Amino acid sequence: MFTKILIANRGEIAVRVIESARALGVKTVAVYSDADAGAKHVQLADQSVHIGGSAPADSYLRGEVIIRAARDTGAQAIHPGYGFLSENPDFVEAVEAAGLTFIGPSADAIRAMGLKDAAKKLMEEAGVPVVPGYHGKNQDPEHLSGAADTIGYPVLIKAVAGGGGKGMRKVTRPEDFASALDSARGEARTAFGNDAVLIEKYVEKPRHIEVQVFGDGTDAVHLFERDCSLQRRHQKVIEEAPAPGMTQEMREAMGDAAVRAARTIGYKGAGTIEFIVDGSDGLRPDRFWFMEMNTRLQVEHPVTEAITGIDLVEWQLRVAAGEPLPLRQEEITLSGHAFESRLYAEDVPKGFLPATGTLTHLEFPAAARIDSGVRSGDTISPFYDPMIAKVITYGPTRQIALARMTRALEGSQVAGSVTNLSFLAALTRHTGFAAGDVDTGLIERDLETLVEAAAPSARIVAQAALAAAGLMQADATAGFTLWAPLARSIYLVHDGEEIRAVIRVSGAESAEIEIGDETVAARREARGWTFGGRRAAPASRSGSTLTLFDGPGFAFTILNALDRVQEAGGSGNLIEAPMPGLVKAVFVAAGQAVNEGEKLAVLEAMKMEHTLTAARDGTVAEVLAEAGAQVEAGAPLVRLEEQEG
Ligand code: MV4
Repeated sequence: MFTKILIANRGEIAVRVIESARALGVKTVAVYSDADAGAKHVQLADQSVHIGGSAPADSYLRGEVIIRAARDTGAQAIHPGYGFLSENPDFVEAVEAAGLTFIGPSADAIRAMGLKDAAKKLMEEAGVPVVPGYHGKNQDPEHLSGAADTIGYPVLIKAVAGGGGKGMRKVTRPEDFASALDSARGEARTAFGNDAVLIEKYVEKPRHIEVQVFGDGTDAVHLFERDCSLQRRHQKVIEEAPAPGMTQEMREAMGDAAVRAARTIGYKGAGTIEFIVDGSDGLRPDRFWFMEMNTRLQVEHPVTEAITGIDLVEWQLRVAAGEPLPLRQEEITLSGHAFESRLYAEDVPKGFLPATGTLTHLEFPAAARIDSGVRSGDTISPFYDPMIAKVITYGPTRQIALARMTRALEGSQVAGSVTNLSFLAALTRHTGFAAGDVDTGLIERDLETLVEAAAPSARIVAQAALAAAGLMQADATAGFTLWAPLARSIYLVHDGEEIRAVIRVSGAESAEIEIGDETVAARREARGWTFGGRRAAPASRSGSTLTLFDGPGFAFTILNALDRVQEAGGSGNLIEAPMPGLVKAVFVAAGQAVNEGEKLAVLEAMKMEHTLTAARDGTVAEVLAEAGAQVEAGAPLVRLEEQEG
């Protein structure tokens, strides 16, 4: 075994590799960019080397710099993780030329699977089922269109260099073929600098089922399948193992095919054979076809680890160090069911827009496996994939593992960024998904209901208001923290909407909170605060942002009452007391003309003086309070005349 390895990656996968290496007594060297100077993977490694700027091209993609770091620190091998340099055959060759071991397949194996047409041909020769179609060299449009006729419509045009759906076109009618070919080619040329395509029979209601393989360069085994059909725009969302509805017969057929594929290229290390499966009529052993091979450890490998009890990173290190495969095929067993959800900083209602932010609070339930590269206080930066964590649950049955996933997601607390938590939780409750009725179109079909953002309940708004008023510690353990006035208004913003809550203190340890036409009773009891009889939700406060965790997190911005009045005054005619207090002075009288910004009154509240100003030019219609008056929040002080026009 190696004594020291370098991990040429960041985030959760770097952390993951460090953990297994440590368990094997192998020392680790982390590399990091400017943005990652204080990152979790750097903290966990035994040593670390700065390799450049924050952009991947300036750091994690600099093969030469990374190889030099490995040599300088005395590492004997490099683990590439996934992404970045993990499937770059030139990097593999450079690592080996430097006298180091690449923890992964040979450059030749990566190249053999790099282009779709060559890979398909190789697999066909090895007896692995491939999608019926044309994957030859002749790129003449007439020839390709003839091939499409032979295959039978609908067909799919795919770029041979493609990935992630780029350069892919479904064609339903022969008369549309020529223009679809043109546009697929144009896209492929721009994206990959290679406009060659292949033509395939279009598989209806496709499922994405992949088989985990492991090789030692001569022999290979499989570790069963994963179902990754729950995708959105070619991004995997929730993965599971095994595949729902899988039969023993089909599992054996797919496992055999995957092992044949790996053996054909003398595969070494962890790899995945992706199959497309026609799920329109259940799973049948003659309805799966090779699509591509991923020559790396994949993001979703933990679900395979959960059902086999095998540490795949440990296997990677052992095989790379020259050991044979740790287990024979018949010694590898499958038990139970596992799910993985990818928790992202992204704005789901805004079309899954990647988000950034500092995670002021990050906490997960202990019952789930959490693979994460960030901690509380870390920042999701714009430079890298905005994944916060992978949440992995396991159970003896699919139903139990899924119920555990729902609970794990509902118990996950993230403050400081929007996340896809509520979308993920909604997916775990989707009846089709719960029934195991998965295909790649599921999310898109039910997108509208899945992305619907839940509104905070009155109970949650009431808690936010009481916390915002400072009448309750955010941790819900203390009582009223100051002598509370009888009633006051609190203004919160949730999801761009302003919410007004009126708090009426009704006793030393009780209050009623009015939100619109709903009233919620708050009480301090021995076990802490309750709202509407239910225990207060966990909360996290950072500056003016208050996040309450009630299923998904609800973030509220607490408005400074004065800011609000000055902003809100623009439209309204009424100038109200933003908080309870003493009117110290009124500077205007009825009939008086005022200019925008002119002082109208001074209110003393919470030992501070607050000046209320006119938000627009106008004429004073009425003065409703006089100096010396004690007023409640929301009390009208000055009214301006209706604006004309
Ligand atoms: C297909 C297909 C239907 N028929 N091939 C999408 C990404 C690329 N790797 C292959 N893809 C597909 N190939 C045939 N012959 C449908 C898809 C496809 C898909 C596949 C797996 C997971 C999600 C998908 C979403 C849309 C289309």
